[in-house]
Amino acid sequence: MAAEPRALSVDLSRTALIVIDMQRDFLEPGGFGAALGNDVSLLAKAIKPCRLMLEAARAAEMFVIHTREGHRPDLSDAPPAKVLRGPAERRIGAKGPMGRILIRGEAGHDIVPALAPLPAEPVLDKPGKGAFYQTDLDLLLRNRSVETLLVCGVTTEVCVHTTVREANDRGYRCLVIGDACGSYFPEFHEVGLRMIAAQGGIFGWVSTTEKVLPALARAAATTPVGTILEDNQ
Ligand code: C5J
Repeated sequence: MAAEPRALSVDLSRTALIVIDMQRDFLEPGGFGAALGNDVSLLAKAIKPCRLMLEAARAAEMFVIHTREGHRPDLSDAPPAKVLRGPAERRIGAKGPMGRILIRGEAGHDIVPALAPLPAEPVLDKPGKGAFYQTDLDLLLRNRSVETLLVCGVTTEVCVHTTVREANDRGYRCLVIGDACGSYFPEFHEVGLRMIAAQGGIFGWVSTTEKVLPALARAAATTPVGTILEDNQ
């Protein structure tokens, strides 16, 4: 697959798509992110590319995982250092426009309808920014011999970056799909992607739906899952 800093060979039978935190509170007008004054359209523009990645991954019979950032209603899994930040009315657990902020089961905590998980696709509820922290993600991936992650979601510089760093340290290869990620801060998005691919790919690789989707479509149409796609094919 064409990528920065260089093309990557991918065995789709050992690849998973992970869609990070595409939650209503971060993405929808009327959600918590919007209530904070953020321009949610900067995140919402990642929905269509994520949807295309999901459709392509499902057609290629890849393993698909979704994550949501959030906490138990009693906040027993939320470190005080994470909760006690900013004004009280904007903290985790406070009442937001779509229910309590970052609390599991609240409307705003759920994934946007366009990216709704299928029943067989694991949804990992994570209490941290990284998808490996206090979840069974590593176990799910190792049990399927996954070696490469295609990474989409929000926000580029926070939960996507943290997850990619965690994955890299655990020996996974991460191919981040840039246009299927987003940030409220365009400069953080751009620099976040550049940081991943810098220094020969210090945390991973970066590509786009335009470059990756044709390879997935070819695989779905012509190649039994498990065949290696050569660089730049
Ligand atoms: C995510 C955040 N998902 N920015 N969360 O990036 O707090």
